[in-house]
Amino acid sequence: MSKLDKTARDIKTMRVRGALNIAITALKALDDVLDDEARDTKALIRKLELGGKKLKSARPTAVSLPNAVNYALLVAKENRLLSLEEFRSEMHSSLNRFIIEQEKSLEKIGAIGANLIESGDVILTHCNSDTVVTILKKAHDEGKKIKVVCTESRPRYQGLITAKELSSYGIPTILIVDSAVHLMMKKLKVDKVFVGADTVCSDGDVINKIGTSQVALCAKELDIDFIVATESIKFSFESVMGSLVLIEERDPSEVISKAKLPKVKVMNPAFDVTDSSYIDMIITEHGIMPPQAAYQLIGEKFRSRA
Ligand code: RUB
Repeated sequence: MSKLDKTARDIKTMRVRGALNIAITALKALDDVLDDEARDTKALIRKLELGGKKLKSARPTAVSLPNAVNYALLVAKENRLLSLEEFRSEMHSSLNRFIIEQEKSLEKIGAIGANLIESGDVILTHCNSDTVVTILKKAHDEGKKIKVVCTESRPRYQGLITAKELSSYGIPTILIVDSAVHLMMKKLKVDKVFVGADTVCSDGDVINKIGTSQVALCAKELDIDFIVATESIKFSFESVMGSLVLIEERDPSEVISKAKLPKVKVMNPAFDVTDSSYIDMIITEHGIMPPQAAYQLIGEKFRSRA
């Protein structure tokens, strides 16, 4: 199995997961393809295109994956007239620059998000977002005394990853089952909710781990700020063109084994859509914006593709 096939498999099986991590890992896999044997530049671009197609089909919901792959293919197209060696070197630097930019975006969001946190805040988060974890760690580093409530995030329990990471960083952490969100928001006096994103649509709707929209409903009802933290690589240009985001349906065995409920149809959607009206703000590397500004950001970011 080639390195790229292995990466595609790891994304599919969620060994590699989280929208930003998926995008960066996919770019690294394409970067490896550049060192494959090839007759000429055209042949190498063909390999990148085939590899990109495989990577894109590994998981359907997080737009960061196709955005990252499309970026690599766009740069490849722009450099198609270079000799094979020049092409390789130009592509290596462009891809590495892009990866570094993503890592810097994460850091910037960490700083912006931490500014929104006050000492004494009780913060609730759902699933496991590196972006949210970066914000919470930064707030803690700044000496703010925070407490974080993590949901389990059934069925894959990514909330446990968040809880483990934050608690071992020294942040007081509480784990709750997903269905305890409303009660515990009141009981623990949650001040703010921070979640990540897999895709942000042009109308400001946010797609994130299944259960996010329920958390948003509870936050709205209790007048708690609901904040999305996301790199701009997760904004969907396709949504401007009317494409709907495909919500990944994963294997029912992740929920329960077939043997336990043989006559029951089990469904396992992995993501849901939080309506923009439930979102108080979105933090990107460009700063804080209302969800309604998503269209504008997409316009600025993807001008060349319109
Ligand atoms: C992960 C998930 C995360 C976003 C953002 O889902 O929904 O909230 O991907 O994460 P899964 P990040 O575990 O199914 O990949 O901020 O790390 O990009």
